[in-house]
Amino acid sequence: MDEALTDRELTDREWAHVERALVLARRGWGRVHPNPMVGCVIVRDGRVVGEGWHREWGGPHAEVMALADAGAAARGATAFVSLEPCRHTGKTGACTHALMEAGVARVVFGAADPGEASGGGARVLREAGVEVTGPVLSSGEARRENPPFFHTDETRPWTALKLALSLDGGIAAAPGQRTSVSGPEVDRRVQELRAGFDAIMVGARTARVDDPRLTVRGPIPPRVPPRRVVVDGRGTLGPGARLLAEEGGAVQFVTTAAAEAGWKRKMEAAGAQVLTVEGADGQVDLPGALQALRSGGVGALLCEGGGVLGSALLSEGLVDRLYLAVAPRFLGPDAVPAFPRVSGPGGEADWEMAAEPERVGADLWLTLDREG
Ligand code: AOF
Ligand code: ZN
Repeated sequence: MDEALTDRELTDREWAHVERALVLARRGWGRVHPNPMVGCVIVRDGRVVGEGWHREWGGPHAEVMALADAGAAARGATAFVSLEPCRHTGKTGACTHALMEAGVARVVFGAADPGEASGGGARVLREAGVEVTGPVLSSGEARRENPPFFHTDETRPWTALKLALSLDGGIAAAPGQRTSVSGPEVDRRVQELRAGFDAIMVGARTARVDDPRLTVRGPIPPRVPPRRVVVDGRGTLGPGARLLAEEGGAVQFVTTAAAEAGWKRKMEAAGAQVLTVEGADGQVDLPGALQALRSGGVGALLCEGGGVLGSALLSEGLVDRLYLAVAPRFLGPDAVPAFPRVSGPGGEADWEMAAEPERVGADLWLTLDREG
């Protein structure tokens, strides 16, 4: 779907402004979801006169922030916005209206807004005599910037899998052994990452071995603390787990009929919610689990392992994005593999870089999206 192609004829300088708007947009991570991250740059006679981004869910939109920054210089200027300006009066006024009021002459926008009420701003602006160029991003590029916003599959959340692995593909030195594979800079990065998700999920084995808190303790205070989900089909985790003791997002166990009623009662008494889904042999049916999370309001899910749960999700084609921290060391032949037994239709998928590979401390940070 490349309806954007004809609008790609922007000059390099114009593209740079679009890219700057995308960079500004990303500052909304953790604070605006499930609404999209949006950035805006206002340019007059080739000079940037205003910048803004959507900072807080329910707060002013990017255009309004940038217009306030530009003041009178917005008259006759071009606004570069990463998303089509909204035409609806939602929690705030319509951006189309704000742009016209300010006398903006031209609008270049990145992605079309699919919203029923909010979308269609481009037409409104054109009809009012504003020159409009866009969407200049392909649908793939638009999705990459705001995946949960463009995720339309109601059967599951937009799902990311994060793993830290060694050069030989290990996630722990040996079974049952907690191993810090990546460095502290990656830990910080993961804290930032968590802030933008509705739920953080791990398998029971990882919960037992690593005993993680799954809270957000980084620089971005999440608007809503992500709930903490443990996939524990047989009901094995003890009530002494740290995530039960630690203040944070709601704790949920996803289990099956194989778990004992006494265990469920114990976990509920410890403050957790227990979600019983279909399963065979004490193995949670993952599409069913994800469906239950989605119905429960999880739009964006981050799975942080372990290898068995991650591989099962991958095999079933349930992972949209991979975040991989590759550490420059070997863990050796006893290591727990990051990707045991990835097979089936999901295993045949191709992955593409969704961001530049990045050096984070001593490690390499990769962001990959499943193709198609
Ligand atoms: C824009 N600029 O910066 C953003 C837009 O609930 P509201 O009133 O804040 O509206 C949210 C919807 O508005 C959101 O779902 C999306 O369609 C659009 N977001 N639009 O023109 C912005 N954040
Ligand atoms: Zn708006």
